[in-house]
Amino acid sequence: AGGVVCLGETMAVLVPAEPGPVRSARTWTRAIGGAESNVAMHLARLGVRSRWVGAVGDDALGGAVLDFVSGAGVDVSAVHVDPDRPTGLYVKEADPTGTRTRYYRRGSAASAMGVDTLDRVKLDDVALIHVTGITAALSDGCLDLLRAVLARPRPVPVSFDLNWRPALWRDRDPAVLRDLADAADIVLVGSDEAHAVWGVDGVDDLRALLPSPTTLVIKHGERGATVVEDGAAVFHQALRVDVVEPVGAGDAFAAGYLAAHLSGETPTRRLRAGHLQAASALLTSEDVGEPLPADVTVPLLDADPATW
Ligand code: KDG
Repeated sequence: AGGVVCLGETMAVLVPAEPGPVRSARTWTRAIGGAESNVAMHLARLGVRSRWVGAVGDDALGGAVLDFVSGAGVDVSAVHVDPDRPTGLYVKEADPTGTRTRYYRRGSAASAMGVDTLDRVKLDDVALIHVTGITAALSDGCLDLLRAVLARPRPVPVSFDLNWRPALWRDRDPAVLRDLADAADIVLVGSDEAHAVWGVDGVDDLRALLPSPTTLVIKHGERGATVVEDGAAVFHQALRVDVVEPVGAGDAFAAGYLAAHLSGETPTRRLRAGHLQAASALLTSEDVGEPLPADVTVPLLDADPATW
């Protein structure tokens, strides 16, 4: 079966090694984060061939990004190493009210991507291209790139995760996100995101706003998720887990869902696969954590949801 190309920015992440405010932190953990490469890493873990396309600086943090993503089994051969711009960075601050992130990515190597980045995307043996709304906010060139990926006719279907990041949209108009989403084949969106960006609530109103995609996957946080396809809506509840840190769970969900989609699974089993993969990410403070043991995942995939 064909593989998946995941296209977007990946950054170095700094997290204080000890609990407490960033301002006084002196010891840091350096991790790697990027929604699209997270999806690629989860896909690789699920046995799906994946390639991440993006750009990093010709610097040590860019090297760390390449090592980490390729170490997870993802093909990074098409990543551009930009001699003139730095690798993007963000800082995570854990806080009782949630995780706060601060980006240092303006002018990054990835923000200089544009339509020419598509020249790096070789499509033989590719079954799906996965992109997110984050890329639309990075620069005019990145927005053009996303529009080019989603232009029709196109050789390969495209999945689009809205990935609403308000901090990236302070001086840009998020109205572009609707047309981008509506141009995709598969759209993944949180109901909280749909409310924040479009002011819509409920599966029917979201479908009315995005009539074109074959499939809408609407995530209702810890409750579960719904697939809307062929005029029908199928809900499946999420796995109950003691959440350590939520960042990255959406990417894990997307990968689980998309892997099952590529295997031709039913909506119910696609949602289950998404929830299972999300659970593995919810149990770690890193974006991509340890996999759930294989002997756990298969019985859960077949279990009665009441026992989740
Ligand atoms: O989905 C997790 C991402 O938010 C994180 O890895 C960083 O890609 C990122 C972003 O732009 O927020």
